Amino acid sequence: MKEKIKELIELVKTKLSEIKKSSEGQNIRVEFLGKSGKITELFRLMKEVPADKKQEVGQILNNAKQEIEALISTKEKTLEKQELEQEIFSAEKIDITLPVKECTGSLHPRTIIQKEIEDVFISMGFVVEDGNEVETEYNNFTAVNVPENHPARDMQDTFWLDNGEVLKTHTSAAQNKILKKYPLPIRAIFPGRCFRNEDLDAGHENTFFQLEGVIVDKDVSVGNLIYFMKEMLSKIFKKEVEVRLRPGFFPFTEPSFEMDVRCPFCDGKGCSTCKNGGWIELCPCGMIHPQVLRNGGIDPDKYSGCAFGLGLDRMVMLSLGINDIRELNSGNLKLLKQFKLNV
Ligand code: FA5
Repeated sequence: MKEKIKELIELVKTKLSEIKKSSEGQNIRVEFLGKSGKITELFRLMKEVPADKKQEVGQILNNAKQEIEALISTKEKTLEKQELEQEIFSAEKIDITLPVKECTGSLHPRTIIQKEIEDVFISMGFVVEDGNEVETEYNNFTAVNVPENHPARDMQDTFWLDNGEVLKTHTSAAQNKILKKYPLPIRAIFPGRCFRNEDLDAGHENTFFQLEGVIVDKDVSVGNLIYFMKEMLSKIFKKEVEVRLRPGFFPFTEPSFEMDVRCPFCDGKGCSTCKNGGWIELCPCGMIHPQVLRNGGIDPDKYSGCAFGLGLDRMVMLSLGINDIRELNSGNLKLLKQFKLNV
């Protein structure tokens, strides 16, 4: 019996060494341990074994059964592991010689416009700066000459934090740091996210983007402001544009203006974008107030500067023909995916 079992175990080993798939292990299990399997047949011979040997032979057969089962399941597990690895690696195989697949995501329209504007200003010698989103009251208001009792500091407009700081209400909050950071002359733009506790409507969000610019040098004039803005707008709208200034008021600029652009869609003839007025209100701007220069460590008797605060969302809406700013933050992919900048 012992010899016979030894032979059968060797036979199992040989058969297992020949199989290539884990599923083939079951055939060997059936052949040896199944109802009419070779080991099961030996159990049937137990009735012929003398009573005093039954326990010993039974033990031998049980051990053989366990050993064969262990051999089969070990082989099955090894083959299963190989099969899984093969599946993973063949599915994940990367062919680096294949052409790049088209990207399925895209930048947000606001990011695209921002980058385009940044590129134009960089080409004109401007540096691009990053402002904080949380600012001190000093930087957001005091440094840019906003008086203590100005309504903009009010709870209705400003998100105040418990520590007395604010969520930046405008990109002008970065002016002071930039005036102090760079040696003169300065040409810098600083786009950023702003927050105001506003009633929301088609033109107002509580979270929106501005792109601010400052130029400080000897003898900077309104002419410089008009030149740089016209250059930027002409590049963005891909045509020569005309701008005009109307009087405005900001505590940080003197004089202050509102800059309009002649409607680039109808060339001023009147259309739905310009509401038939021929002009589009674009961005507040002005000559930097002497006190703001002083706060930035610059002598206003030697240097002058101009600044503008472009509403970035407004530029995007103009380019896209979107008439509700809330669409930009809506995550409405149907709308955002259509974006093709061909202004
Ligand atoms: C300012 O914020 C000034 N700091 C801009 C400035 C900079 C003037 C430098 C002079 C010199 P104003 O509050 O008008 O200005 O905002 C500027 C632009 O930001 C607006 O023309 C508008 O396009 C955009 N804007 C303002 N508030 C909102 C809002 N709640 N939602 C969306 N866009 C807004």
